Amino acid sequence: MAVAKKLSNAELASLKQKFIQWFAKKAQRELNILITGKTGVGKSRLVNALVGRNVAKEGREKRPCTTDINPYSIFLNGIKVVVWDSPGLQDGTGNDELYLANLKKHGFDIMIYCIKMDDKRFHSEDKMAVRQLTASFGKDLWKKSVIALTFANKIEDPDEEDELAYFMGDLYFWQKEIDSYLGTELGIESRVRNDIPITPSGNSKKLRLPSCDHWLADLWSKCFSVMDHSSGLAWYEINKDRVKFSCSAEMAAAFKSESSQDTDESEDIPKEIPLNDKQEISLLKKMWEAFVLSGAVTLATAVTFTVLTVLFRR
Ligand SMILES: Nc1nc2c(ncn2[C@@H]2O[C@H](COP(=O)(O)OP(=O)(O)O)[C@@H](O)[C@H]2O)c(=O)[nH]1
Ligand SMILES: [Mg+2]
Repeated sequence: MAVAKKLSNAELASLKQKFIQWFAKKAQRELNILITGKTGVGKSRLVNALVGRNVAKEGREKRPCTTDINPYSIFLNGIKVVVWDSPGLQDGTGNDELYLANLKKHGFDIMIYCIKMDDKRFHSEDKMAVRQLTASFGKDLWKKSVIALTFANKIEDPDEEDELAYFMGDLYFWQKEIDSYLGTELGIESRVRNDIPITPSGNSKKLRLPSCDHWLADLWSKCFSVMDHSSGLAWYEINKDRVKFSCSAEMAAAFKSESSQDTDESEDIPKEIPLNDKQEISLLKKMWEAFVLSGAVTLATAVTFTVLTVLFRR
C-alpha cells in the first residue's frame, strides 16, 4: 500500500495505461495447443469451446490416418492457433512415432489431456499414452499440462441424495488415480504433480457444475496458469472478447482491432468466459509480472501486486 499511496492519481492512471498498451502489443503470434485423449472423449468440442471457434470438427468427421499426424490451424485475432489433436497415441493406428516426431519439431505451449470423467477407470490406453508423452517430452511436460475431465455434466448421483458429495467423490477418484500413476509409474515429483490442474468440464448448456460456477472459466484460467507469460498473453488475446472481468472491456479495447473476428454462433461455444475474483486476480497478476519482468517499469516485485490491485480493483 505504501508505494501505491505515494503515486498520484495521474501517475497511477498513466501506469495502468502503459500496462494495457504493453500487453496489447505483446503476444506471440503463434500458439500451439496439444489436445489428446481417446477418440470420443470430447477433445474437439473442448478445444472449440476454449478457443471460441469451430476449429475442430466434432464426432462424425474422420480424416484419413496419414493426415492425422498434422495439426490444424486457424487465425484468431491475428494469432495463428495450431491445434495438435492426437488420434493414434491411444488408438493403435500406428502413427505414434511420426506424430510425436512432428510434434517435437514444432513444440507446443500447453497440453490438455482429456479423460471422460464418467468412465469408471483409468484405462490402460491412457496410461500408455501418458507414458509415451512423458518419454518423448520429459517430465517437465507436466508443468505445462492440464487434465480435463470431460462429460462432467453426466456425473449424477444415482440415489439423488447428495450431488455435491457424489461429484466430489468422483473427482477425488480421478485425482488419486492420476496422481498415483504419475508418481509411482512415471516418477513425476509430488511438487509437480500437485500443481497439475485436474478440471471437470461439461457442455455449454450446463456451465455450472457441483465443483464450480462456470467450468469453462475454470478450465480457461487453469490453462492460462500453466502457460508461460508469453503464451498466456496469446491465450488471452485470442479470447479477449469473451473473457469478462472488471476491467476487461477497457483491456480488450486497447488491442488494435483490424484482425478482430466475429464470434462463432455455434451453440456449443459459450459466448462468454466470466472470471470470478480469484481467476481475475491471477490473470492480472501474471500479466503484471510479465510487464514488470519486461523492464517496462521499475518497482520492487513485492509492491507491484498491491499497486496492481489499487489500479484495477477499486
Ligand atoms: N454430454 C456431453 N457430450 C459431449 C461432451 N463433449 C463432447 N460431447 C459429444 O461427444 C461426441 C464426441 O465428441 P468429440 O469432441 O468429437 O470427441 P473427440 O473424438 O475426442 O474429438 C460429440 O457428439 C460431442 O458432441 C461433454 O462434455 N458432454
Ligand atoms: Mg476430434
